Amino acid sequence: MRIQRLLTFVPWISAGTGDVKGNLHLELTDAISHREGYELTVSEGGILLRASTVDGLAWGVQTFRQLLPDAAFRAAGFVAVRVPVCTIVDEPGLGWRGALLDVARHFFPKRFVLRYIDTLAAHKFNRLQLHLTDDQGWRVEISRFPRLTSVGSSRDATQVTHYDEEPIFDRTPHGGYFSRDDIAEIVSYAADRGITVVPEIELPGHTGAMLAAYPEWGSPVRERSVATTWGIFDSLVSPLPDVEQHLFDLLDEVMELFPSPWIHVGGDESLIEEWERDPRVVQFMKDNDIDGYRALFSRFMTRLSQHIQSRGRRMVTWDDAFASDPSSAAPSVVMAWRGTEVGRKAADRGFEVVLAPVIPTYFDYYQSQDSREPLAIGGPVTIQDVLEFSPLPVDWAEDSRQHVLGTQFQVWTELIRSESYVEYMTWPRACALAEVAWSGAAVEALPFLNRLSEHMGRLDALGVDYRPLAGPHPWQEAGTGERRHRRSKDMREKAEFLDRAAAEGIIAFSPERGVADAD
Ligand code: TNX
Repeated sequence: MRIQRLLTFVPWISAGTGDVKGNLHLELTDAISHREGYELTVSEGGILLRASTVDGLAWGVQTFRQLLPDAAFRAAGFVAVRVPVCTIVDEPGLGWRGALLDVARHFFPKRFVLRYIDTLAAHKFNRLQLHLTDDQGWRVEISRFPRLTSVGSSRDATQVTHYDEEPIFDRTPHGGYFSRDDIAEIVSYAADRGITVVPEIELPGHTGAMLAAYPEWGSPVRERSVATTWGIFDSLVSPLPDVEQHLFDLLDEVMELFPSPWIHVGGDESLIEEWERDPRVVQFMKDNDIDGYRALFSRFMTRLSQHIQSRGRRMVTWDDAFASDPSSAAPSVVMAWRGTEVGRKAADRGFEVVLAPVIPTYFDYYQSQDSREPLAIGGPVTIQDVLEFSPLPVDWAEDSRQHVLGTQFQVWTELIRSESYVEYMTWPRACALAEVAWSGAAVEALPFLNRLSEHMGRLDALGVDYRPLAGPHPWQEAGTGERRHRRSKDMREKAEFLDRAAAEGIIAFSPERGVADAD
């Protein structure tokens, strides 16, 4: 079934012109050793694609598509084509080639997610992390806890300014969520294309929408509504056993919905010192000999990890949870967002690591210094930065390099309010990251740019609203409305600060360390 669906990407090829016998033979064979590798042979007698798994075949089909005219990327087929005679033997350098789409800050419906998956698959990305929950929205139906969506999935207004600026609001309500059926459809659509959908449920911070629905899960308990502004909030779930049981039940339903071997539970930017303002938590720490909120944080994450592991899955967290207690035994995959140094530290300690440093994988940052760029969080992160990125740093010990699962780009959507803007921010930077991730190394700019100019024909055929290399099309420009360009501080300094802070074990933004803000 899955194999048959793969062929929907390849338009019917007629043997009519006599150049090529049009059959594409797919063969599953153990002779290809890498589970995502493939071998594609185009000869006068026909086309043979071999791989040891359906995923391998999927990547081979995507490569084959790239040998065809751009029309192979259009929804309507064509008849006769010539395909160059060639043999391609290929396998990925990295096993985690990820994309994160933040559907919490702004919701993007299923229809768009499916389209995004198609485009990711065409670039051989194999993980889509859906950032499903945050202070500003809860986006997945959980039947055991209906208020998460009945209350948590909409907000009455949205800040349309940068988090550093005076908030100006659009008072149009915003919301939406994926039903259980939507999730089933997204997950299987992605799987057919070689992509695992990794759910992210933020804990214990970034939980404002969850706590608007169930205030009694908070610590300390307080009434709150779904956030309408951006930044870091004091929303924190309680680590006490009664709430923990709800979280386990919730994660069980998430694991029912998502077959992914990896379950992401956030762990970032949590103002965990809030726990010490909750008398019940203070008593609990006393009774259980827990020495301070960092120890409590480790305990909380370890118990989540054990629960997830007891269901045969692996926990993934942002690096904050690791940095807070590098000696923690919580088995997890560490997603290093604050820099590669914290990634190295985690790898040295034997954690599996996904490198997702702000520079160059935060695609919510400006793409250039050009004042025509629509408002973004900061930056820039240029395509050149992405090409120079080496996700298996050469100066790391071999053993640490072995612990790198791969890399991932992030599209956070505080300021990204439309589907076309998501595409603009994603492509072509993601084309560059796709090559970095597939090859496992930095990519030489000139040959890449040559390939890219041809590849843009394919993106045109797909109808993707990518950013042209020379700058935005007039209709993509910032203009004078709410997306008007504002100069941002150069984020390089901030990025270096974050990396240092993370490597030193600071949970950034912790007032305790006098680091109230990373700016
Ligand atoms: C940091 S990355 C965040 C996100 C924001 C992003 C904006 C991470 C783990 N936390 O919540 O959306 O910066 O660039």
